[in-house]
Amino acid sequence: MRKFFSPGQLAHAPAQELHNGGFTAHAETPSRAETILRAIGGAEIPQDRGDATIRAIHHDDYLAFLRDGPARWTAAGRPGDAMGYVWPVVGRRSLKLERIDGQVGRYSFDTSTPLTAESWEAAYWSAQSVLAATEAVLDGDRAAFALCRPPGHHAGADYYGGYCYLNTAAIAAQAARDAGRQRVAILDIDYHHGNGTQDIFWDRGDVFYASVHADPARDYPFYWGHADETGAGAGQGTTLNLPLPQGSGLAPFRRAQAQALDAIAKFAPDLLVVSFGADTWEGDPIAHFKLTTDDYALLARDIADCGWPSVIAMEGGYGVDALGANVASLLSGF
Ligand code: OKP
Ligand code: ZN
Repeated sequence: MRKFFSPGQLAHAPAQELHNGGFTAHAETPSRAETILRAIGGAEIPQDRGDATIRAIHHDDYLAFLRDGPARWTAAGRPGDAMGYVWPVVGRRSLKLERIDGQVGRYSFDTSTPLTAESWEAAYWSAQSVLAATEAVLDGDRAAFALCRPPGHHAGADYYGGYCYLNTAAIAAQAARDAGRQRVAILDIDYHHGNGTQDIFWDRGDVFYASVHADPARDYPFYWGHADETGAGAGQGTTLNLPLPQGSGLAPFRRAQAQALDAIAKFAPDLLVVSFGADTWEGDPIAHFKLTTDDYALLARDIADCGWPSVIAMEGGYGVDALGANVASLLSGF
């Protein structure tokens, strides 16, 4: 299987995140990518395929903010990395705001995700990795892997959060649509709900989004991923959320994934994007499912048996000691 990763994805390394009332070390570290690369025997460096697909998913003003925000933050005399402290919960996100301090809240939704001077480059190359993997699959490969880091599934069309800045799974799906594939499905099996992906395709009937994740009644991102969220307009019925309780192991996870695959089969996609998070592993430091390293190969075989050409995009997974083995196990199942 071809695998893609760019060294440009490494420099992004926020020092800390604010969580549970205190600052902790940022969990989404460059070492995650390094340990995965070692376990999978390296990866090809993607070519630069430009920003057309990125701009088809994300708003231009948002992309400009990702690029220029850190320098404006520093110019305003703020120490450290940009992080919001006021959010537009009243829904007035389109107000003309002049100060970086207001804009940072308008373009983000949590305190887990500092915007650093290196974030744009890393997110851009993470998107290039998924574009390269998508092209391999569009050209006939059965499956390809993009080591996306930073991850993508929490990023919306005009917001970042959850360690995510550009939505790589959405960019892959859009690239397949633009290449003439009529129907694309995204299967999200990260521990956390992919709120950004859901939002991006909420009212689109051409991209099906199905997610197995921790019940947002108890887990991040809280405000999305509940079972009654099913899409709207042309996208009514093309969103499927399957929340599971904390502590879930292979049996309930596999049943939920089978339910997602059944729904995707009815949709009859031309191509599948798998948002893969290894934070469902039993030892993950920030998550609470109970999958083992071997379980990933089994779950991957269930997906591969469906026969859809598949782009696998890396999302979360923070137990760095087992992360490489968990990713290798998943890829072996394809
Ligand atoms: C990103 B992905 C945990 C606090 C929660 C955000 C979690 C983002 C997960 N210390 N911070 O879906 O793996
Ligand atoms: Zn996650």
